[in-house]
Amino acid sequence: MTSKNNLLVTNYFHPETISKLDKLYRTHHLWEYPASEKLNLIRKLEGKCHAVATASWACDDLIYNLNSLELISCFGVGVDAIDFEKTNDLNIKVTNTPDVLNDSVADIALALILATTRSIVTADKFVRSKNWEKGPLTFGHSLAGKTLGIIGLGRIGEEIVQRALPFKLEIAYHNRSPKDLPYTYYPTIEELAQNSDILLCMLPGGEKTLNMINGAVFEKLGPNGVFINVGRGSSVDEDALVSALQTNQIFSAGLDVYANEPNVPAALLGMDNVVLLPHIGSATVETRREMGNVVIANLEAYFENKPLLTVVNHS
Ligand code: NAP
Ligand code: 8YV
Repeated sequence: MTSKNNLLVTNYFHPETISKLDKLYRTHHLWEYPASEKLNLIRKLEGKCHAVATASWACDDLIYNLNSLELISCFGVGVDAIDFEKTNDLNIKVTNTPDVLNDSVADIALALILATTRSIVTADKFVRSKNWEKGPLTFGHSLAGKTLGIIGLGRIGEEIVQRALPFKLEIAYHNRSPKDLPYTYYPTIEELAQNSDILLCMLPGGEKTLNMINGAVFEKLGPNGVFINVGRGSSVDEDALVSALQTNQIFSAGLDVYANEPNVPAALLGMDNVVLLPHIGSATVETRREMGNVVIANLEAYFENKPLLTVVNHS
C-alpha cells in the first residue's frame, strides 16, 4: 500500500472540503497547533511535505518557512492573502478557484442592487414594526434605463452584466484596459462614477487597488447614486464611504465585503441607507462544494505530475 502524501492545511476554510482532504492526504491542521508549536510542525514536515491548502483570503505566512513547498492550492478566487513576492522567489505555484463561483457571486450583486434601490431591508422592517399602518414607505428608485457602472469587469463582472441586462440597465465599466465588449469604457473610476447611477466594485484586493474608491469617487457618484461592493473591502476608503452616507452625498450602499472582516465600521450599523451582508457572495452549498472540488483537483494534478488546472498568473 502506498503511503499518503503530506498536506499542510492552514485554516478551517470549508469543513466539507477539509474532511475530504483528511481522507485523501496525511493532513496537518496548522490552525489547531498553539502559536509556539506551528514552526516546529513546519520544520518536522521539511522535505516531506510539498503542498499547502488554504483559504485564498486568509493564509499563514509561516508556510513560507517550508523550503520543500511547491504548491499552494487556494480555496477562493481572490488571492490577496498570498505573498506573491515570496512565491515567485521560492518558485511556489499558486492555484485558486475561478469561474465556479461566478453565478453565486453575481446573484448576490444583483440582490444588493435590488435591496438598495428598492429599500428591501427597510421595507421588511417597516411591515414588521407596523409602521405601514401609519402611511406608505418612502419611494425607491427604478432600474430600467439607469446605468450600472462596474469597476473590475472580469469573470464575475460579466455574469453580473448578464443579470443586469434583463433589468434594462445600461452597462459601463472601468478596467485598466478596455475589453472587446459593447459597453461604455471609462479610463478612470471618477469618470465612471460621474456617468453611473449604480457603481459596483468587483475589484481584486491587495496593494494595487487599496482605497481606490475614495471621497472624490463618491462626490462624482452624487446624491442619487448607489454604491455596491462585492469585490474586496480594502479597495474602498471606508471612512469616506461612511461620510458619504451620513451626509447624503450618495443615496445608499450595499456591501458584502469590508476592509477588516468580520469588523464592520460601527457607524454603518445604525444606518438605514446601507445594506450589510457578511461576505456571502459564494456562500451556497453547491458553490462552496465546487470550489472545494477545484482545490482537490489541483492537488491531485500536482501529486500525479499533471498540469495544474487553475494557476494564478499574478499581474
Ligand atoms: P477577474 O476575472 O480577474 O476580474 C477582475 C477585473 O478587475 C479584471 O477585469 C481586471 O481588468 C480588473 N482590475 C484588476 N486590477 C485592476 C486595477 N488596479 N484597476 C482597475 N481594474 C482592475 O476576477 P473575478 O473572478 O471576476 O473576481 C474579482 C474579485 O472578486 C476577486 O479578486 C475577489 O476579490 C472578489 N470576490 C468576492 C467574492 C465575494 O464573496 N464577495 C467572491 C469571489 C470573488 P484589467 O486587468 O484589465 O484591469
Ligand atoms: C471566499 C471570495 O472564498 O473567492 C473569493 O475571493 O471572496 C469568497 O468566495 C469566501 O468568502 C470563503 O469564505
